[in-house]
Amino acid sequence: MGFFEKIKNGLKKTREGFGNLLSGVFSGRTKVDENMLEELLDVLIMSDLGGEISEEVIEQLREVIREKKISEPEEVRLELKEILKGMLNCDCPPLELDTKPSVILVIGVNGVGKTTSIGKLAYNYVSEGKKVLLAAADTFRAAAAEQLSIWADRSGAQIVRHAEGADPAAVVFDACAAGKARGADVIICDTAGRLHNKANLMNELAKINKVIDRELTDAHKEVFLVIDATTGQNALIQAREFAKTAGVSGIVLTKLDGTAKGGVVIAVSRQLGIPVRYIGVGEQKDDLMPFDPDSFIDALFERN
Ligand SMILES: Nc1nc2c(ncn2[C@@H]2O[C@H](COP(=O)(O)OP(=O)(O)O)[C@@H](O)[C@H]2O)c(=O)[nH]1
Ligand SMILES: [Mg+2]
Repeated sequence: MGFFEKIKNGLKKTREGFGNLLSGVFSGRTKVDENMLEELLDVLIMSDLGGEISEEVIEQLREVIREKKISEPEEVRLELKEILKGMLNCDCPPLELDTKPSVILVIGVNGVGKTTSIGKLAYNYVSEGKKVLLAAADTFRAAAAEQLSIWADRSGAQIVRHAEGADPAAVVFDACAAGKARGADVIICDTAGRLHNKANLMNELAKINKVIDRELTDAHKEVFLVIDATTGQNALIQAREFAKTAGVSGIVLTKLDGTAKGGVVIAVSRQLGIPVRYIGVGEQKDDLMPFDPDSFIDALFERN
């Protein structure tokens, strides 16, 4: 399956939801008026863009309609598409893991898909010929390291793990040393999404961050926050909490295949001002895709 087909497929539920609502606005419509904009606003809100962003989109649309003197509903559809693309395009530099090693710290609450996404990332990078080392720094549950080991096997990555209950920062320390010694291209660190309390968790992440900065001072570092798209606007609340801790540099938005409200991508990237780097569209190893705003919106507007 090609890249575009795969996004389309992953967005099936959202496309059906959003697509149907959109068709409802456009079908049989002959003139462009305020009524139509009201209906479009509802569609955006129902697709989980959030009230504020939806208003902003409609405001821009109203402006364009006026400037270009648009009177054909179909043209409005095209303009809406462009505005949504604009909402997703940030001036962020492309993701470049250009040092050897580079390091990716993966954080986020329990169950959002951190470990699975790390497995898929590893698969992606190994497929590109990179040497990948995973650090099992979720030592809170024994099953976590086990799950990561399975992903290491599946993807052809190496893994550094300690016993359950070990100090996560010590795992990361060892992984940094091993990564340097073995000439890894990318080190990816899994973390716990829950400790005894939230302050604990944030302290732990800060400690891990410090270890990486000290041990791999010259390495390119990314901190990926993983967010579950099926939790809709709640995902945003979580994201803000985590984004407050040191340097989240990218978002991985998982489970887009499981929601009809994929519009949350726009809310997330717009409101956090952090680029969405990858989207998860399934549970298999090849179900993590680099996020491309234009293809995403094009896929969303495909009619079949
Ligand atoms: N459908 C779907 N399921 C996913 C995706 N990403 C993760 N999952 C599932 O979400 C569940 C929790 O994932 P896990 O990686 O253990 O979450 P963690 O606690 O953040 O490490 C697992 O059952 C995964 O298979 C995705 O993109 N699509
Ligand atoms: Mg996990």
